Amino acid sequence: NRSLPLVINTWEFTEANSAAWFVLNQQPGGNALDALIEGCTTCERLQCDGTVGYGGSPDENGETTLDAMVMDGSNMNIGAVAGLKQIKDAISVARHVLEHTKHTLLVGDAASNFAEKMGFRRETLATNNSIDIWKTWRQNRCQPNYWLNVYPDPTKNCGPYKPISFDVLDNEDVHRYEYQIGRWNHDTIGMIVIDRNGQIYAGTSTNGAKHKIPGRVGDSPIPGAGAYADNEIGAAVATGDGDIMMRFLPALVAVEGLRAGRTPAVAAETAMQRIKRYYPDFSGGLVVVDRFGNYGAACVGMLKFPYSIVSGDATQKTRVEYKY
Ligand code: SD4
Repeated sequence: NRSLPLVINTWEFTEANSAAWFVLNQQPGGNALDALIEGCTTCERLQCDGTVGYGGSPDENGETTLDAMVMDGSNMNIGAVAGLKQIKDAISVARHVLEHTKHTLLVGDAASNFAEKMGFRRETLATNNSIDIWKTWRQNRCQPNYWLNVYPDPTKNCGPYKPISFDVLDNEDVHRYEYQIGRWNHDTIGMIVIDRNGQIYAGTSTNGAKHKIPGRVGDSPIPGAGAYADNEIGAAVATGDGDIMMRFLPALVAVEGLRAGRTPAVAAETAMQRIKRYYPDFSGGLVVVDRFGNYGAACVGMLKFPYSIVSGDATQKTRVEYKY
């Protein structure tokens, strides 16, 4: 099969793909799990788009916390962490949950304690940049924006903001609006690695949503929501508004779509349209791959959704999915 091996990820995180590809194909003994971890770790270190790794998406208290998951498509084993504090290597901690426990998901301080016992170093995840983002938000969160028709409710800690219909806005306005309310931060890395033998791993790593209520967990560490993998069928990874997406398990729905005979593109589109029926204003993207390495994607509520692939002959490609 000339489409395998394959590494694919949400967005234009090509360095992450290259790192995973190198481990998979050039490192002696490198396997699909090592590759996925190296790929996502690369983004955590590069702080990809400010939404992966330390120093991004401060919560209401100014703290950055991390969500990550890894799933083994051969046995449906999963390791995940949510609300991980003071440990930079979220995807590696998720791997330790996968390999060293019988559990699926560890959360918060207790996840950090587990990580420390496993030898990870505790350190602050705050940076000057994350502190600035937080301070700016604190100063501006109660200001109405008349132009965009956004009115914070002062009785609710100046949120939630009164929603406006995206239908009346053009794409540029949607961007401005999302920046305004701090919602434009959909750049979670979701990665799928398939080796030559058809072994599939899917994973995610993110610092979640900006200005979240402390304790908020997104879709990324939730099996079937942020990622899903099944060696017999394929895999899917999601990015976007996790509070909405996790209600629909889009990664699982897409994999089940493949099982029912849909192409990756149609499986992705069907899973996203189901969410859109209930939440026309939500934004998100989904990347879907079948076990042969055929891939497709869908996005809703965003200008465009680029995603990156390296496969077969080792060429890097970026495809762009446009909003319907
Ligand atoms: C979340 N899905 O926590 C993530 C957000 C995202 O960069 O994609 N962020 O909701």
